[in-house]
Amino acid sequence: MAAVLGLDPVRLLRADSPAPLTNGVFSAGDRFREGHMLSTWNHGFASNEEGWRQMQSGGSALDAVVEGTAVVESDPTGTSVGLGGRPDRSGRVTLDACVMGPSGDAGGVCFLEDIEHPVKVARAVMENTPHVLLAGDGARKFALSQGFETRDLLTPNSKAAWEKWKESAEYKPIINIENHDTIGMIAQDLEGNLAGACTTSGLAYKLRGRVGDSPIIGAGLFVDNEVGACTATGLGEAVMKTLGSFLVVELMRQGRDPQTACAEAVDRIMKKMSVKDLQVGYLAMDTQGNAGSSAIHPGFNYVRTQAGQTELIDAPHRS
Ligand code: SD4
Repeated sequence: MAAVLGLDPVRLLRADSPAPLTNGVFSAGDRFREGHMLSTWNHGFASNEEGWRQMQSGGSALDAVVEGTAVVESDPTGTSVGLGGRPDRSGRVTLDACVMGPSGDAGGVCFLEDIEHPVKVARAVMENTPHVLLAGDGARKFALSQGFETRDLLTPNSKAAWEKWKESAEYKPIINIENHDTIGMIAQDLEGNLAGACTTSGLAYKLRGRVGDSPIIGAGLFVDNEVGACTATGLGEAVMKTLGSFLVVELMRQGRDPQTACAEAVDRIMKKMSVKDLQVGYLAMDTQGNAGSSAIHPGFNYVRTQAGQTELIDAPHRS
């Protein structure tokens, strides 16, 4: 798969190579220093490929996740992120995104319209404002002030699907929609630093004004450079009610491996609510680059790039 993606294994930095370390997390005995990436769903191939390119040209984990997820935002065939994302029930595409970096800094936007790259606006909120989250028209105005341009994100396909939906106007979120959904991406760079990004157009045909978990730090994404990182996909309401990504990272802090931590966070949801029609998947990484994932139902998968190999992995499920 590495060859398919144009990844070059010989450029990998192994544990015995002299990569500079800045956060003191790694020691000589650590397994890898070549960078690790995890992305939700199969559109993660494109994100990880771009993320890898970023890291190999000196970019940080934050560069990798922002530029990696931005590729999916621009893909008009994806129906749940950025351009081509399904609109709310009034026919308008509204976007949620956030980023979190190794210093614990974070930024996000929600209910943002007309901007192709909410994840980049989220980064600008983090880097250029004293705030964490900007919403709606304020977020849009901020984006314009930062040089972002407007674009109509409702593609002809999305518009046609919405027109068809209006015939029944039945609101029923579909789990595992088309196997490519919100993109959440977490990465560790060559210096051992962690970062994450999460970006989505949210649930198709949601109520106007609805905001999901994806822009909420601790819900759709959480990063602690001394512990690990986690991102979530699925029904945001369930993730928000359990502050899922924060929970996973805190469980890792208490000593759980990423896999066990994700499973426990899924179990927390299953204990508290009926999950028959509800999917949530968590994807996590610790400071050693170990990956873990768990979902309520079968169908959630993720893309892992590690040691120059990129593969699609079916997440274990708990139902
Ligand atoms: C939301 N969590 O807006 C997002 C949607 C999603 O897989 O991730 N779907 O609730």
